[in-house]
Amino acid sequence: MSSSAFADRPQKKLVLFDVDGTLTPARQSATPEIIELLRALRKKVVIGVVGGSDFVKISEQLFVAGSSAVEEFDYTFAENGLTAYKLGKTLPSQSFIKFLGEDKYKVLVNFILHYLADLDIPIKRWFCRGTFIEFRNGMVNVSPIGRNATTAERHEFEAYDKKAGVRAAFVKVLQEKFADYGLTFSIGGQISFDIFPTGWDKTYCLQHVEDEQFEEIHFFGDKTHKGGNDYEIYSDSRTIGHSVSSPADTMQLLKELFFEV
Ligand code: M1P
Repeated sequence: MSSSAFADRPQKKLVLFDVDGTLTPARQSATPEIIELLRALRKKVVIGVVGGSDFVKISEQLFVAGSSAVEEFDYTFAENGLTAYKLGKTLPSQSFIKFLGEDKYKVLVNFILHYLADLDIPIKRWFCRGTFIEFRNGMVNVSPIGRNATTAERHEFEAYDKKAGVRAAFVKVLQEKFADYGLTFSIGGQISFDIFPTGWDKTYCLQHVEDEQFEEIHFFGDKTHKGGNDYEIYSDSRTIGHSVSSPADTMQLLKELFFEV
């Protein structure tokens, strides 16, 4: 490997993890058990996390026993790698607004706000939580019920959305209406979807690890189906993709692949 930073790892491999549904339950914290397993794994290989969420949220979820995400992982990639850390140091970044420009952004946001106002969802209190559009460095996150929803409301909406397809229909309209904007609309979590420039999906983070020339790059994620926000990196030729159903499933698979069980 070219970097002496990882010379202590016996295997020249990188193992990357999605956060929600892979290392933690959606928007919740990682357990001490999975952190312990990751610490053991880190003695063998290089490890990283790549989430769609912003850095603050990922840090909250992976803050265990006084130790932060940037300390526990060799690479921390928030917003698909638009905010990136390698061994605690920041890597170069780009911005959504620079890509799109204020004028196009205004048209997009106005359309979204009108669409949200006209949405007919049965439980109206779902609409009272606020933060329907969250502007981030490398993407915009849109939630039909608002990002301030409680955990119970998250579960209620997710179950409803599986049947009603609120987000899928919303995304379809946006794809048609803004076909010339060069944007991707991706459903990654329970209550929202992300909008980012095409190509700025989770494969974006792979450019930050190219210099290390890893022999293998593994990726673990739960939204690996087409349309899910793990799909592109899971199916990328540069990675070995692992589809998991929960943090417990991730732990089991890690033990099988990297530890003698
Ligand atoms: O990491 C997956 C997704 O997690 C959140 O989604 P939701 O709030 O809908 O569960 C968001 O941070 C989203 O951006 C992210 O892709």
